[in-house]
Amino acid sequence: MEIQLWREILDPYVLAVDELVLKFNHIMLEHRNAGVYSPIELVNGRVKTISSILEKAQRKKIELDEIETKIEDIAGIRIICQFVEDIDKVVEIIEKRNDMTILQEKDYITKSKPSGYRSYHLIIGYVVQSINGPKEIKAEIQIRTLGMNFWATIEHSLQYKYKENMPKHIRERLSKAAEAVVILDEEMASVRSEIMDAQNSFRRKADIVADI
Ligand code: 0O2
Repeated sequence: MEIQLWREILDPYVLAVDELVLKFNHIMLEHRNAGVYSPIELVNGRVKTISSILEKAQRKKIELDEIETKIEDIAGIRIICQFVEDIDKVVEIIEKRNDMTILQEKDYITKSKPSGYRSYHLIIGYVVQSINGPKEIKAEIQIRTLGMNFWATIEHSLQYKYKENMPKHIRERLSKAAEAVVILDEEMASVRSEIMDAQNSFRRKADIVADI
């Protein structure tokens, strides 16, 4: 396919990623300005490279004219949260919006992938406006904790290094590291709820003092 044609295909995805990153960053800002905790810690996005699209199309036996319907992560957004419970809050925020339609949910947290990968994926429909009029495209939103992201980033670079031939002992260590991240996420959640309880009881005591 000619580069000009690729540009025509990918331009709406570039716009979608820019807009979505801006919108999720704005959600963080609104929370901060309102003085409330933001379930979103960090947002980033990318458009899949042409070589990565072609590699996925080949692997999944997808014809070139089916790329846009069958490859759902040409536009990819990653939302990083501090705590596992924040992930549900982010999904609720997205559900309530009328500029994003959830088409599919993939819960790799309740049931992790065989590699140990954990993350919550949403495939959304999103309309962008171009000089040719409106166009609905698909985008993949990956929502995960800082811990899940740490693991996925390291594992992804090792996958890239070893391709299909990751040594068994490295796979096993990654699998152990994935279990450690589950424990870390649980520990952080319980530390957090203790902090919240302590803050609430402090506030209650302060209210009683103020009433007197
Ligand atoms: P990128 O941009 O390099 O991250 P698949 O058949 O798994 O390739 P599918 O079925 O379309 O893809 O969707 P899936 O599995 O729900 O999500 C695919 C994306 O999730 C991957 O994108 C990764 O970003 C992430 N992912 C899925 N499994 C793993 C895993 O075992 N380890 C890591 N680190 N990430 C994973 P791509 O296509 O790899 O592209």
